[in-house]
Amino acid sequence: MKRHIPFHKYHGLGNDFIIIDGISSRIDPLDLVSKVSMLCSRRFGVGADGILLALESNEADIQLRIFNADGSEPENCGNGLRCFAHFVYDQNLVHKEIFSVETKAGIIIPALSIEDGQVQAVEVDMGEPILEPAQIPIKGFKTDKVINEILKVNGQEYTISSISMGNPHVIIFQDNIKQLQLDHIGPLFENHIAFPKGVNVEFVEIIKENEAVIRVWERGVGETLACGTGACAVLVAGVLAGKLSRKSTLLLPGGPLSIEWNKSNNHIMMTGPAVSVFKGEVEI
Ligand code: ZDP
Repeated sequence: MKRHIPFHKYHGLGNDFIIIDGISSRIDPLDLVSKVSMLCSRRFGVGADGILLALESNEADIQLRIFNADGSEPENCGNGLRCFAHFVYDQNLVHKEIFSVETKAGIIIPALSIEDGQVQAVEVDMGEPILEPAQIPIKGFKTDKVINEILKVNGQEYTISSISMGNPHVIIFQDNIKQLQLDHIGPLFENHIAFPKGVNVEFVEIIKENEAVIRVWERGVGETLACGTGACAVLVAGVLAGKLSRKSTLLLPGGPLSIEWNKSNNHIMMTGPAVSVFKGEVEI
């Protein structure tokens, strides 16, 4: 039977999400999966880079299930987490300003900064980066981490680094990223045999020691205006490659994210905006 399900639309630096309260709407994630690409379609649906579903959790204050626009389920989602945290506060689903969220990448802790009852920014403890090739996963490298290694893509050699923030990323430092034909090169990396679970691709141009510009090709989505986990992965790769300092501003097409890799506990902190755009109802 079809039902009307309320949804909310949020974005973090133009990386946009449909958010559904699966607790009160009692939606079965299985019913949602088959609708994800239609809902995310910018011409045939609501339009979004992904869908975030709030569910009850036994281990944390709330659970987040994430869907890419193609219906695949990534482990983690940085911009999505900021939007989700803002939504959870707006909807009063959790009555705290710092709370725990269960994701496929473990428990993540967002902290809201609130002024006059409005969420101004969200800082998220994204946990520790994963460097072991087998856990990212990336194949074909015998080193203990993949930093400045060579990968052949479509007959061309690239110097790559690879990091997981729960989800897999490959980072390529190079100049003139504006000129890149990302819709051509992005899928060649995303579907490369070295990445058994696919990969999110970040091309990075260093501006100075604490600033870089990024273009992102997201697994299961395409080019997006921003990627939170991608910015975290870029910072880690940049620090390990000696190109960025532990606290840097990463400029995505949708705007800046501030990322810090804490030396004492190895955690990555990500701070940036999350904005509510509109709400509506869909028939599912
Ligand atoms: O890992 C993946 O398949 C990504 N497409 C997930 C989404 C990541 C996101 N853009 C982010 O900000 O980390 C939401």
